[in-house]
Amino acid sequence: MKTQVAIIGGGPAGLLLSQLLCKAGIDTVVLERQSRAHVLSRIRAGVLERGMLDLLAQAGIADRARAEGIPHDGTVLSYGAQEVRIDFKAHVDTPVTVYGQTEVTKDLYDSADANGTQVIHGVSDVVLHDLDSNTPSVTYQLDGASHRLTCDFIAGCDGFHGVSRQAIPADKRRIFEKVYPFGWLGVLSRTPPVHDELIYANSERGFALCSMRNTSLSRYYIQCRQDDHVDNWSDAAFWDELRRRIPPQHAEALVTGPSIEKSIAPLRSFVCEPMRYGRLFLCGDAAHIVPPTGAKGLNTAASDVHYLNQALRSWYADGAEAGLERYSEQALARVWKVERFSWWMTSLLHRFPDQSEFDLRMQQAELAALAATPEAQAVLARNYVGLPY
Ligand code: RFL
Ligand code: PHB
Repeated sequence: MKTQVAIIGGGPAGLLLSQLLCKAGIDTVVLERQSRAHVLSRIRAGVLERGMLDLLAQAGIADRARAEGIPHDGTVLSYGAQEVRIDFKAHVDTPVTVYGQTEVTKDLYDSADANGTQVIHGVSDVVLHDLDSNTPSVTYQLDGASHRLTCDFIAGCDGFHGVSRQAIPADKRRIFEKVYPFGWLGVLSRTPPVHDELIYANSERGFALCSMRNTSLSRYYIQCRQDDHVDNWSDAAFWDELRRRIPPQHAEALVTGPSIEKSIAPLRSFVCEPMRYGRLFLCGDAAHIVPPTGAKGLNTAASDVHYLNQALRSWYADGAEAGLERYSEQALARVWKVERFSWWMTSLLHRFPDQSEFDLRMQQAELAALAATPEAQAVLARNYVGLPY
C-alpha cells in the first residue's frame, strides 16, 4: 500500500493532521493500535485554546465545538479561603472553550468518515523503516498478516508510549524529563459544575481542580500519591477530600453524585529534541508531555500539527524544503514556553513531599503577589488562553 503521509496514531494529533492535509488534497493513511471505541472512551482534556478552535475550523469541523463548547472568560485560583480570579477578557480579550477531548476526537472521526480517510485500527508491531531516505515505509501486523505502507513522510503522532520517538537513533535525540512526586485522581460525574468557571485550588491538603464538560457534567481532580490506586477511593471519600480542598463557599455548593469514570494520571514534564529525524516528524505527546495543570497537552499537540501541516503543504505545493527544515525548531520554541508555564502552574499549586516551611511560604507569597499584581495576572492569562502560533 502507498500513501503520501503515513500517520502513526489516531488520537487527536494524528486525526487533526489527516483532516487538515485532506483539505489540501494530500493523501494520508492513519495507523492506530486501539479500536475506535477505545480511543473514543478516553476521558482527557477539557479546555481548548482559540488557536486550536481555529485549526478545527480550518479542518471544517469546528461547528459542534462552537455550538456546544462553553466560552470561559476567566478562571479562579484559590489558596486556603482566598481566591484570585484571572480575567482573560480584561487582560487579553480572548476566551478559552470548555469542550472535551472526547468530543473533539468524535468530531475528527466523523470528518475522517465523511472524507473517506483511511484509519486502520488494531495494528500491532509497527516498525518505521528508511527514515533517512526519500522512500520511508511503515510495516505492521493486522489480523495476523504483515503489511507495508510506503510513503513520502511519516508523522509520529502515537503519544508518549508510541514507537515513533524510539525510531530516532538514540545518539540523535536528547530527552529532558521531570517526574512529579504525585498524581491526579480524576472523577467524572453527571452533576452540575460547582462554579461557572474552573477553580484551581492550592490547599494544605494538596491540589484540587474543579472543571466541567457541560452544564450537567462535571470533572474534578485531586492531587494524590504517585502510587495510589482508584480502589482506595470510594466516591464518598473523593467528595469529602475535594470539599476539604476548595474554599468553603464552593464546598457548600458542591453537588455530588456517582462517579461515571475514575482514574489516576501521573504528572510529568518531558521533551524530546529534535522533533524530526529525516522523513519522520513527531507531533504531540509523542514528542512532549506537560503536567495537566495548565490544560496544555492537547493544545500543544494542535500547535505542532499546525506547523507540520503548513510545512507539508508547501512541500507538496512547490517542493519547498524550508518549512520542513524549520519544523522542529519552530515547534520546540513554542513547546518550551508551554513546558515552563505548565511546570510553573504545577509548582505553584501542589504540595510537594519534600517541601520545607520556607518553600511553603514562598508558594503563599507568590500567590499573594499574583493576587496583588495585575501585570502578573496578565502574564498568566496570556499563557493560559494560548500563545500565538
Ligand atoms: P494521544 O491522545 O496519546 O494519541 C496517541 C494515539 O496513538 C496510538 N498509539 C499507536 N498507534 C499505532 N501504533 C503504535 N505503536 C501506537 N502507540 C500508541 C494510541 O492508541 C493513541 O490513540 O496523543 P496525541 O494525539 O498527541 O494527543 C495528546 C493529548 O491526548 C494529551 O496531550 C492531552 O490529553 C493532555 N491533557 C490535556 N490537554 C489539554 O490541552 N487540556 C487539558 O485540559 C488536558 N487535560 C490531559 C488532561 C491529560 C490527562 N491525562 C490522562 C494524562 C487531563 C488529564 C487527566
Ligand atoms: C479537564 O477538564 O479535564 C481539565 C481542565 C483543566 C486542566 C486539566 C484538565 O488544567
